[in-house]
Amino acid sequence: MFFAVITILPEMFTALTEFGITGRAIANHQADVLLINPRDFTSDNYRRIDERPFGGGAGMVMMAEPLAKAIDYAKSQALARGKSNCPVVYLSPQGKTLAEPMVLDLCEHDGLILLCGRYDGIDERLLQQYVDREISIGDYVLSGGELPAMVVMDSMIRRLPHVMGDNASAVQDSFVDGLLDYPQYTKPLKFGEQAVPEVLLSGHHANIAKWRFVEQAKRTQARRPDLWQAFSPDKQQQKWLKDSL
Ligand code: 4GM
Repeated sequence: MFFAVITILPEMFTALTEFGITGRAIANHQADVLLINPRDFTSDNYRRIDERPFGGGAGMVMMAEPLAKAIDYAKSQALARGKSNCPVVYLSPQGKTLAEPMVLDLCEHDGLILLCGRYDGIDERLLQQYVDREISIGDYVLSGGELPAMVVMDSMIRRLPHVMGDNASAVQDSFVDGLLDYPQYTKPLKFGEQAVPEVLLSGHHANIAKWRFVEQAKRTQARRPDLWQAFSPDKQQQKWLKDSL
């Protein structure tokens, strides 16, 4: 999986590239992250990437030209790596909201070219000529598209084969089967007044699977009625639900 990130703050991406599961996946060459600073594609002595908006107003707008050159460079690098199917994604609050089905769809590509905005946005003409998809990570405004770009990459990298180890937890976890996760417990057996649920100590795998599913169902009904509405239980799960009433 190839990611080219267009950003004036490439140092921020060490959080993704040097730590944890994503850091290891990149070290193992399962994911490749190329950071491209549009300042390197300016031609003036000040390396300007922003200007005042036509029509007036307080803030600054990112200029089209350095971003266009940076995206062209990203596309040439994708091709040089044999990654021909890499759409240009703009992270913005106006985009379609990221959710697990969209992550699976994004993973069908060879990679992404992620465009991170700063200041008060980007010249509209650059967006119209270069951007294939606009994605939001939620209904709030951040000071730049860098954190959203890292969220998108993390959500994709953890779905790559072999990245999560063989406990299959990436395939198991929240949303992937359309339900929230079941509660987890570990040592000690008693924490304050609370004991670990008896069934988890029983070693009875069928009972444990049933208990976990019923916990997932209860949580999802209580916290995310929208997800519960859309969930269709299989035969086994229908039986477990009937038994639990
Ligand atoms: C406004 C317009 C994405 C703000 C363009 C980017 C939140 C998200 C920015 C921009 C962002 C999001 C930068 N804030 N909800 N800030 O995904 O690039």
